[in-house]
Amino acid sequence: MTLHTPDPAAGHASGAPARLVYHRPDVLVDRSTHYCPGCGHGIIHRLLAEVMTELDLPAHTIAVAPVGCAVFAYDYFKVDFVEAPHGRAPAVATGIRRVRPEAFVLTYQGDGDLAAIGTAEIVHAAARGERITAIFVNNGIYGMTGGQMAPTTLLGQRTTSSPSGRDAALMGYPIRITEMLAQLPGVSYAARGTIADVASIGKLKAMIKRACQVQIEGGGFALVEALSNCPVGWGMTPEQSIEHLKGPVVEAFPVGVIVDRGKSAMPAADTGCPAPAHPEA
Ligand SMILES: Cc1ncc(C[n+]2csc(CCOP(=O)(O)OP(=O)(O)O)c2C)c(N)n1
Ligand code: SF4
Ligand SMILES: [Mg+2]
Repeated sequence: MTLHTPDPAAGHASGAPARLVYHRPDVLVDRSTHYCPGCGHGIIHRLLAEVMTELDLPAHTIAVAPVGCAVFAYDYFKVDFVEAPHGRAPAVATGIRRVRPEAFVLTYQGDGDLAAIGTAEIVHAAARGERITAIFVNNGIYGMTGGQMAPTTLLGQRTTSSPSGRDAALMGYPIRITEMLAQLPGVSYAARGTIADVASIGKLKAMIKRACQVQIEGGGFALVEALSNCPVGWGMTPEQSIEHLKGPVVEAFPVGVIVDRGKSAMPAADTGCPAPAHPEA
């Protein structure tokens, strides 16, 4: 369906000038996504696209796509993308950083990808203070493969692999991996936001922007966790999933900036990579 974009110069039937309040950032491809109705990935894609545009990043960016529902992210952004094996995005991003010191390097990962199979890669990339920005979409479940339990699944949450609800005695406790990573001195920035409501979406965008600016300024590793929903995997309507996100999910994973060390974090100078030659640097 083609949506009519109002022409700001055309005026309004009432006589008042029309004001453009919404348009697709140029860095997003004009196409429908494969995401389920109500899925949060699309909102997070949009925020990232807005930030990339505002910071003039698209031409400098090499992004790394995950395995998970966001595996086709490379179809939606007009930036260079590399596809990584499941969980290996930080390792692939490290390689890109070493050979392309001038690039803006970004990973986009789900919770199964980053906090389960990719735990080693994210921990060591953060410990090295790799100058990369990681967007971590935590929807508390393996969305792509049919809704299995993830390390971030809430206690009591029913999934296809915890049909009676997650039991700490059998399955352990949810991992707040962003707080864990924030302890490492190479981490310049770590924050958690959510798409649960409009105000939170604005704050999440500010976090994503800061995590990108930190890299531009020559800081170390930057991570933003975005608490998101998976209506299909959670067995909820989109509306129910947003209420669930606002309630038990945010209670288990508090939102806010966890650390902002900026450039004072351990630099990635040991890698021999100078700061990028962006105009903002
Ligand atoms: C080595 C390997 N093991 C397992 C899989 C199967 N697999 C694909 S996506 C996925 C989980 C994805 O979950 P998450 O990262 O949370 O992304 P979401 O789909 O929830 O956005 C798994 C286990 C795989 N593709 N490769
Ligand atoms: S399965 Fe869940 S995370 Fe994946 S596209 Fe559907 S709603 Fe989104
Ligand atoms: Mg997930």
